[in-house]
Amino acid sequence: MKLLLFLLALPLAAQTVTEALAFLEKAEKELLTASNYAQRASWLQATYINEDSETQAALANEKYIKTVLALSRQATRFDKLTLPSEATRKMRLIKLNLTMATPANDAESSELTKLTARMESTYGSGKYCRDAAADKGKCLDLVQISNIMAASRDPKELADVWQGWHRLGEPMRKDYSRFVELANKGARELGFKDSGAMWRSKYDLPPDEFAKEVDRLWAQIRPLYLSLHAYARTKLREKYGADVVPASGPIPAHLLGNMWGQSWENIYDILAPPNSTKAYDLSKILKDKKIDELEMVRYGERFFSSLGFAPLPKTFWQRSLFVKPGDREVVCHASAWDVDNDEDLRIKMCIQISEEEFAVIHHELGHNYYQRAYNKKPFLFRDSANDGFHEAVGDTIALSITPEYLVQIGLLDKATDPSGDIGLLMKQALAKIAFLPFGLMIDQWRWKVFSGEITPAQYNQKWWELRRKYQGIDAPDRGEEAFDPFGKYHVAANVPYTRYFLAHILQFQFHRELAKTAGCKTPLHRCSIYNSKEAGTKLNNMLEMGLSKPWPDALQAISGKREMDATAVLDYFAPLKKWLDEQNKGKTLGW
Ligand code: X8Z
Ligand code: ZN
Repeated sequence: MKLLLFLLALPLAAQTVTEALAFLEKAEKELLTASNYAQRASWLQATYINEDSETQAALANEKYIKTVLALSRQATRFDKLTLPSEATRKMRLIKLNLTMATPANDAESSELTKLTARMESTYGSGKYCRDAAADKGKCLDLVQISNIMAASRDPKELADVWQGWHRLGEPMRKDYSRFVELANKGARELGFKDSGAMWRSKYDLPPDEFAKEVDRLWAQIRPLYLSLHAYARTKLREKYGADVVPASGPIPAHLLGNMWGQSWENIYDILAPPNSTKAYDLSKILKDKKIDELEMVRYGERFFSSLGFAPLPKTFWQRSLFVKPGDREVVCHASAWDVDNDEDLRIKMCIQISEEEFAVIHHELGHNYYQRAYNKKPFLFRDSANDGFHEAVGDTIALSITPEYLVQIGLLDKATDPSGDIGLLMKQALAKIAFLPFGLMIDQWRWKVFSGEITPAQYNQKWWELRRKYQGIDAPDRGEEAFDPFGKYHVAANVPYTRYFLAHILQFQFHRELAKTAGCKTPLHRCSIYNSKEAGTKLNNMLEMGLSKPWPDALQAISGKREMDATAVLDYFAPLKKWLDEQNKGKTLGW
């Protein structure tokens, strides 16, 4: 009897495995077609914001989501089969493919995709129109407001543009809560507890364990952040006075040189260590040398070329958006694209001539080189090992923008003296360490919004509780009508954010290992991997893996370790931590 069953089962099973493989082949073709279509529409929407492009983008996105959902349902037919490991992984990845699932109900599905397209356009065309009489009715867009946030040292003006921009959120709370409701419905129909649990399921770990992993990494970083925060508060208090900045409470959010207080590098002048100022100002060098937007991108490309990567395709230069056009609304928030999932690489940025944007260009190019490195993989593996990896690659390269590198490429005459390195490290910490609690709190907020723990009526109050808890920053007098989370691109455009928190740790792990490979003998912050083919090969080997293996395998390929680990961050900033702790003697830490 047993033998008979076995014999009967054999050809059947064989047939079914074949069926499963055929299903995957067909699925990947369908996904590729739907994805290419959605990307084209989305590019149009983001670079020509109007009713029509928004509608087309919503329709194309809906079509893509429906394709994934249909395939996810069909894939369950093969759940009980033992398949080759690659096929098993693909079956799982189909179900994990989406950032947003739509409900099966057609009306709700269309409502949801229209709603998200509308939210992104609203953000992209957002303005703050200052008092018409005083300012001749001039409206400021986010690029202009960001420049004021970076350069102004007038707390009244800073508070004014800060508040002005955040008015954008006021009418959006209802739309956002409806979006949450519908996206959760879609996620539940797909078998997840809610949209947040769906996001947390993408890390080759059970969702709750991933949340713990994030907490573990933050605990590693927190002492360093507290030191930086306390020092920044002291300096801002000296600058703006005791009635503006408290001695021991949270720092006012509008004084940090950035709309979200996510990067403090623009207030380096206020925080610069005495006697060890960073001896060059890259923003000024770029402007003095009349380096334009395109040339800034070429510097980025040349860096990757020096590692052994092929130049960017001609179409990259023809189709990218580098400069904010004057004749239409666009989504200026920087992004990198692979429109045909093959060779059609592009970036979309409203480039400003500044050191900060020079780093963002490298960030975006990192996405493009990653995309091209995995484009020979099957469609379902054409992504990064986890989303933090995608965000980390270009930043890793930007860590190699050292004084020595700037000398090599002719932007600096002479490398700065190591006696000023606390200044260099400070500048870097203001970008990277200041970012970490922000990178963490956005999704702490969203995970709770999706789970229902934070209700629409509490959106703003809980947002600020988390801002205080993690970042130690505060905004005065936020009224009931405020919906400040909407003032951040990734909330309005529904882009998960924990990826950036992870990336800010991973990039230091990558840098530490690539520095070793490149044979650097200097401290990490003085090491550039420029021109190191060995480092390039090591990086490329990891990039080429795409999403074909669990992320610990990819991490091992580049770093020899399987764990995310913030000690690389602590190593890099060790001299600064020591210095900060001396400055903070007798001062309160925390808030
Ligand atoms: O959104 C970005 C990139 C595009 S993926 C410019 N970043 C985050 C942000 O701006 O909020 C990079 C760092 C954090
Ligand atoms: Zn990015």
